[in-house]
Amino acid sequence: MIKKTVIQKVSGAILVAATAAAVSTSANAEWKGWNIHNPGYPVTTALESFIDDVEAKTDGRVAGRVYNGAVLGNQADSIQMLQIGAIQFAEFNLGPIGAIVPEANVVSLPFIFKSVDHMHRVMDGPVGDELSAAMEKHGIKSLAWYDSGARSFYNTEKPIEAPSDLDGMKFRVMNNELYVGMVEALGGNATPMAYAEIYQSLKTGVVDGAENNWPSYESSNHFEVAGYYSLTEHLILPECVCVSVGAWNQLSADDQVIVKKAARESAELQRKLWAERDKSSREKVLASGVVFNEISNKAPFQNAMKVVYEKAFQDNPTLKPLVEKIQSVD
Ligand code: GTR
Repeated sequence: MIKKTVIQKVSGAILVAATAAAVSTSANAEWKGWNIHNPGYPVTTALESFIDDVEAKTDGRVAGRVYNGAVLGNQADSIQMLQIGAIQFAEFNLGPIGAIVPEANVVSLPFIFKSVDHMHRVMDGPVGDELSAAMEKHGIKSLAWYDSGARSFYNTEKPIEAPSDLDGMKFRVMNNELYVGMVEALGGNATPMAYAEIYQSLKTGVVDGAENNWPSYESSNHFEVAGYYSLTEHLILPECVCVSVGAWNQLSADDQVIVKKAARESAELQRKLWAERDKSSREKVLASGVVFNEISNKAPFQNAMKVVYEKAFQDNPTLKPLVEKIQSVD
């Protein structure tokens, strides 16, 4: 990019050339990026490094800015904004994408992954590619998978040890019908709600609990108002760095390679930062006095999910073969 200060100093002839160059840079892309998290969160740091890297390696042909803290809208809005090209990139949890890309719902089936490492092996292999292809048909190009650990229930009242402990309690879930079914199958009530509304809803008793990983439980300050965290680890959800198919198609083949590589490298950084933050967030909330319990027997939670799987297969037959593929990955 040609800086104004430089233009002011150059002579007339050079100014003409400089102006021509400046005009040609007006074809450069200015990408707007959506992010739900705050500065310093592993996703945020990695996503900012992604766009900085893209700008540097494309010599400014693609530049951009990450808008943190969901200031551009909630997660459901942002998926639509990406689809229509109102924003050009975003970092999403794959959970809410299932409402738009049916195949993506496979990762939202509770207990589908054996561990976070298993999720990475699956997502970095053919199943991940299949999900990317499905997303692309809906205008969302996934470039790399980020980590978001395992989600567990937390609430304002008591430790959860068995599904019967959810009886009569209301839990916030992300925007996806599958999660409503999941909580109901455990005997609780579910309310889909935007992330930004949870803190106040917990505080005022609109909901009794929610579910999330350690870093989000900590960074959102939900631990201050919902002090019981029970390690159900019922969902292990991948997240993605995505670009709109429209913006992607405007890139030259060389720039596509650069952008994809930058996304992959940012994912390596994010996974490293995630592992550190997972530990430090857990330490921080436990030191603050959060009551934490492990689940001695997860089988009743897992068995209760049979109806969730059955309904999902009925609603969407493409899920069954995907489940089988995931289960065949060691
Ligand atoms: C976080 C995730 C966000 C968002 C949030 C939520 O763990 O990183 O993308 O999905 O959970 O519960 O809404």
